[in-house]
Amino acid sequence: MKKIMLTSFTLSLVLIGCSDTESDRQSQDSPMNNNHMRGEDNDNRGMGGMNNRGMGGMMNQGNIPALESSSGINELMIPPVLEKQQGEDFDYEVTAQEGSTQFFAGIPTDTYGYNGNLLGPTVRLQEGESVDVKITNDLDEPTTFHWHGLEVPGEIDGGPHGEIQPGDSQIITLEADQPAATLWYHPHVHGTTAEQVFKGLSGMLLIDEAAGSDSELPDDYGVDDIPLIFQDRLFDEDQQLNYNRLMNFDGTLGDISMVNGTINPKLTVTKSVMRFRLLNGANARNYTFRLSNGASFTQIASDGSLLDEAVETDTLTLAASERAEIVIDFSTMTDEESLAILNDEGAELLPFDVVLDDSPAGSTEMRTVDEPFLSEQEKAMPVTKEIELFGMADMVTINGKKFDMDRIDLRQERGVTEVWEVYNRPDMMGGMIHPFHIHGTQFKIISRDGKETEPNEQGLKDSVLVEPDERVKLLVTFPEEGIFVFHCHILEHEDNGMMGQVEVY
Ligand SMILES: [Cu+2]
Repeated sequence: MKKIMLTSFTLSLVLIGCSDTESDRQSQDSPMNNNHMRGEDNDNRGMGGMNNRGMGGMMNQGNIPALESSSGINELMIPPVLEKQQGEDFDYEVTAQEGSTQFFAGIPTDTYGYNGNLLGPTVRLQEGESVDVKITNDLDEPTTFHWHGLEVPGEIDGGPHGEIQPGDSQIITLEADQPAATLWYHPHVHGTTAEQVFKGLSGMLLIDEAAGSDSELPDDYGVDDIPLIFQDRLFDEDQQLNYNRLMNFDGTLGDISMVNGTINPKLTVTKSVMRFRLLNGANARNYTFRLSNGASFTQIASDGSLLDEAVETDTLTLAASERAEIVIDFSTMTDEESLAILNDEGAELLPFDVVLDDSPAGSTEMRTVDEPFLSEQEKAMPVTKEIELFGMADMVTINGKKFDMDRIDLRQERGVTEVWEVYNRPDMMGGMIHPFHIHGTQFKIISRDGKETEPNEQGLKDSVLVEPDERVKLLVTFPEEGIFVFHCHILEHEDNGMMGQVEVY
């Protein structure tokens, strides 16, 4: 209940109406089942029917691994910005490859990365910019390159249809014809998305405001504008990310917290006003962030745009694949105080070392939006697409069906706005949170259980946290044609078929 009081006007929408007690909330907060299967072979992914681990986990919800606090011994890795190619017939090159990373002294862990050993460089586009990107698969297995949140045609969206075979390359054109935002990229090959992300394939994709914008928000990448990719990982006794042994049908959870691929990170803060781009890049874990001194911060952006108005808050929840941009004002926080970003359980995910210099800092001032977030007309539109999320473990479905690449589930005309209603149908055990993601669109949340959109969700979104028994109405427009998937972003649910397809014509 504590949380409900803390989040008086911001994030409470994800809690109110669903959480009666703290334990209730916790059971909804995280995937339920976490039998690690250490040392036991588990190669029955994707099989239908009941599995013991899923059921066992549902009965026994006490084994969600807590994250260990960061010891702060490693400076946070900032992903490098992807550099433009010179003298080539493409602007950027992104290669999925195998690598090796020393997470633990002297022990190499096999990992995957883009253009490197782990994670990928930050791709930066400007509003309105169009670039050619060469994508190459140097892995020994098929992969895809999905530009999460970017409104591109279905052909190059990198969904399950977009497989690139080992050794193959393709040049695609990405156009950033949408507002400035914090997006990301990751593989989306059907059946192995979770494993490929778990091993390290993810990167940030930023759309910057067009030149000439008068924003004073901090925007010096790596200095006062910091990407933060939050992930949890489970290692086996050989310190390997042995997915087949460690995976969990309800989302693979780990006890090791990683930010930008750094274990035990700390960030040295030199500017008094810092902008952080938070990405929940975990396979399944939900994060609720707060500051260790209880101070408030300012949320300025949702998944796909700046918010209509900045929101002061002291807690922020992101489900898997959601993003938010926040600004923290360090000027009132002295270096005597130990300061960190914590999760809900109090684990220190990212300690700060505050050493402010005297140089001028950015501002939290944002442009203000005059029009209401939704017009009366938009609020009154009838529901034309119904989505029902259901199930747990590998018994997950959307509208009673599992994914079939040869089946089109929905059709929608390009440029025509429709209202999707997403319902998370509980089961006998109560059900669990499903983060619902639609490719090829940035939508608006019209309401949650009939209640108006909270200020911190009054921006564009591509993923939405849906509580058990909650009904969320979305205003959805596809600017490009093609076949797009919509799915639960618990990656194991997605791999197990909690996904459908919409054809935009
Ligand atoms: Cu799910």
